[in-house]
Amino acid sequence: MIPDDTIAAISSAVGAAARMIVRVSGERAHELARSLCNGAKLAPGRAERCELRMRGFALPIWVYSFASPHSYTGQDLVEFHIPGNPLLASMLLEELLGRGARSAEAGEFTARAYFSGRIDLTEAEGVAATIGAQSEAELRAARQLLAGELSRRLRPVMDSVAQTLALVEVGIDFSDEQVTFLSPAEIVEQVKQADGLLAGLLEQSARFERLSHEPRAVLVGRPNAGKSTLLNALAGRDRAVVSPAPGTTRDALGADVALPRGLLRLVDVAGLEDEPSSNEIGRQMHEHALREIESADLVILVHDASGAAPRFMPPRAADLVVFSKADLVGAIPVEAGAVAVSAVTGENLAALRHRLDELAFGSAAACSTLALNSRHVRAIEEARLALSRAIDGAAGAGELLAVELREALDALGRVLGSVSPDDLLGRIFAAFCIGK
Ligand SMILES: Nc1nc2c(ncn2[C@@H]2O[C@H](COP(=O)(O)OP(=O)(O)OP(=O)(O)O)[C@@H](O)[C@H]2O)c(=O)[nH]1
Ligand SMILES: [Mg+2]
Repeated sequence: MIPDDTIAAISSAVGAAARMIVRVSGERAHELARSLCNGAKLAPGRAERCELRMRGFALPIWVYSFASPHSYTGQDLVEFHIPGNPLLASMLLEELLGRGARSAEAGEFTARAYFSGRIDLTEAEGVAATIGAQSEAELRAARQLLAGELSRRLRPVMDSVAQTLALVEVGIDFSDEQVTFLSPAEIVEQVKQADGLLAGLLEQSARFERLSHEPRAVLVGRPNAGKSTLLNALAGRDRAVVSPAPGTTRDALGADVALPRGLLRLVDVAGLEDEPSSNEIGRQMHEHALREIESADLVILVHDASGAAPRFMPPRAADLVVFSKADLVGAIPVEAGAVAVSAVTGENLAALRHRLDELAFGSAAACSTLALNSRHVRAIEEARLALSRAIDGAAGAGELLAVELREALDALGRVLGSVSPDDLLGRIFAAFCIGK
């Protein structure tokens, strides 16, 4: 199954690009490395210093070599660790291609790891998710996939369904001889137990899609409350126009705010009054703002602590109340849970960031949950449907029961990749970047 041609790619940068890695995997990996590195021994599992010779110059580099099957791809593999110069990396890659290697496609190294049985499909997805993780929660969930947590939880269910299926099939073979290996009640009990484990897995797991989605928070308040100034202060750049004239912000505009555990999309909208103004522009501004408030994950209500205006009541309950312009007033008696800040002096902005981080990414103490992607959820739900049909037909013909149990097993097998159609694999590995 695993192709034997030799692939090469620039893989990654290490230590803020101080070093770059070019990887080559396949039957000719060692031969190609020897032809480029003068006198390299390439002892498996070892790093060695050697001289890279190409296009008339020589450069000291490190090479790491691995012999099949003890490598990431399961094949012979060599990594060239070279000084962090992208030009140098592409020259080396070209040299390898000129000597017979093929340019690796996105995810092809990991695809080879999968085909050689080094990792299962959920672990491969863990590699992709780790590369693409934008927040700590996503990274933690990706690490769990990578560590094979989903396989560990699914395997006992698959074993139990396979065992029931085996006994049902023996029953079919001996059906003329009046021997029963499993009574319908026992079948129902075993299948229900397996189904219960799957239900629990779905219930206790988070959804990767939800983790991958960048949380959005909208700043809401009366005109001149200091929303745009706050956006600029949190984003660390002058994204929005600020002025003492009320009604400065008209369109919604967003900026990414880097919080300790990930990025938060913060959206600034036009200031709102209790009633939209009667003119056309005012009406449109009001509507845009309401739409943003509706679709946001979090509503941050900004109230001008130095002003006398009554507090604005947003159409959706606020997740956090912020009193702005704290520098203009003395001590502000803030209600429990609210934060008083000054975007001008920076007072309490760190505390505000901390609160936003908690709201966007959950409390820091929350334990890491297993996250499933929509492919996992769909397959597990299919398996559950087949199991419920098996329960309904437990008293009937063994052949039909066997069909349902096999279908459940196939669906679960697809999660781990034991019975994956090629197009499914193609889609998963295409989401990778080249060199992984
Ligand atoms: N002293 C002080 N002034 C502030 C602070 N935050 C905002 N301001 C001032 O308040 C005025 C209004 O600020 P903006 O950020 O434009 O207010 P806004 O809520 O975006 O207003 P609209 O876009 O009109 O809805 C500006 O003159 C800011 O300089 C603060 O923390 N301290
Ligand atoms: Mg504004």
